[in-house]
Amino acid sequence: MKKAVLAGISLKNAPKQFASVFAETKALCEACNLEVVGEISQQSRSMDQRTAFRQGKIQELAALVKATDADLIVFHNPLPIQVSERISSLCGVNVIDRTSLILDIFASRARSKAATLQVEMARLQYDLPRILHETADQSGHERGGSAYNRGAGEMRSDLVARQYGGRIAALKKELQKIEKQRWQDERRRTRTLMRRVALVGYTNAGKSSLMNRMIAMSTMQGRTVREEDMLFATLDTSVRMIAYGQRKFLLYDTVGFVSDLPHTLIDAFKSTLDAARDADLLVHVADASDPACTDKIAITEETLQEIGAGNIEVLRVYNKCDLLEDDSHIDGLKISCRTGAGMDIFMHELLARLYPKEESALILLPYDRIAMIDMYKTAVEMTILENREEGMLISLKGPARYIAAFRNYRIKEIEE
Ligand SMILES: Nc1nc2c(ncn2[C@@H]2O[C@H](COP(=O)(O)OP(=O)(O)OP(=O)(O)O)[C@@H](O)[C@H]2O)c(=O)[nH]1
Ligand SMILES: [Mg+2]
Repeated sequence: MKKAVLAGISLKNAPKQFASVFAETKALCEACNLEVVGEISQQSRSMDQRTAFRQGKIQELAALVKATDADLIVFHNPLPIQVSERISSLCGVNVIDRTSLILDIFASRARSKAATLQVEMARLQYDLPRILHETADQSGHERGGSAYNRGAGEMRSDLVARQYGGRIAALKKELQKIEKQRWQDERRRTRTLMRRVALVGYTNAGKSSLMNRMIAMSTMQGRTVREEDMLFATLDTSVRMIAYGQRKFLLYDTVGFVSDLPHTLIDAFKSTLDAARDADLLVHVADASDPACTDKIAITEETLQEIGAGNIEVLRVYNKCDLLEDDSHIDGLKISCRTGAGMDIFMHELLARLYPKEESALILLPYDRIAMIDMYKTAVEMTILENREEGMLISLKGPARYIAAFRNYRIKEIEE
């Protein structure tokens, strides 16, 4: 296991907040198989332009690296390339930042082809400016003022940029192909007008555990998903059909959020997050036992805005309530995926949100419109009452917007 010294600067956060995000970076190190052998942080209004830490502190960092025999420094804050290089040469070990750490975790977790390609793309996008900087630097050393060499250096930078650009373009193309296939599968599903629910929330909150609970409650069999006590256990969207009572809906498990989720990753995981963006209802899973629960809720809400899912209705649930001695301070739905407590109430609330404003109608559907039955059967409850000469007499119950599709065939409205 590699040994790392964790370094960070508290710039604007309150001390308590910083302690919590700094601890999270430590958890990310562990998720990345790094042993944190030393920690060093500083409160400062701004970052030193040359070495991030100020004079005395940077020497303290170098001494700590030496004393702990660390293999690398993980910097909590994002660093400009020149700064991380300077720290690296002052301390004699490699320096990586939090973004790079998250990229490494994603790379080690990616299983499906799409996730692997998306992670590779995010990595290339992150690395490109760094590689270009290095190439420019090298050619600067070789340059020696000769116009010929300068040209060669620029050409090398161009070449690197083109190679990376080429690979990124190839990845994009391949991903688009996968995306298209996924979209076709999706279309086959949505032809049935099935409602969609996406589980969202901070990483490790219990989204996959909740999915498994709901699969267990469903009258339809479905494979369980992986749940584990580690950050970013889920990288691919899984989807399962859930049947509960008379209702069926599609349930999506999504990748967890984290504070300062690198933008390249948000971009790369757009398709994973599409499930959230296209949902009729989001279930926001929060970990009630986490002291930083409120902050993490805020980060999840911000991220949802950022990915364009800010307008979708959200049902928030507080999970892991079994770990709390007293949960009376929580104002909201309380559940435990471990014990199953609160699950019935949660499911009831979910269905109430998913099928608001039910309407009933009695229709006489002409025989040449019979295809509509197939189209709407999962979204609308239908009872065929009679076969008449002009068509079928059917009683409908379901969401107003679907009932509206039958308006031409209504014969009498039933008051609810
Ligand atoms: N005590 C307790 N532990 C829980 C509960 N729900 C989930 N866990 C545990 O919390 C850890 C994370 O659960 P996951 O379901 O994998 O969390 P996730 O939100 O899917 O996490 P990522 O996929 O990494 O974003 C696992 O070790 C679960 O066993 C709960 O109600 N109580
Ligand atoms: Mg998960």
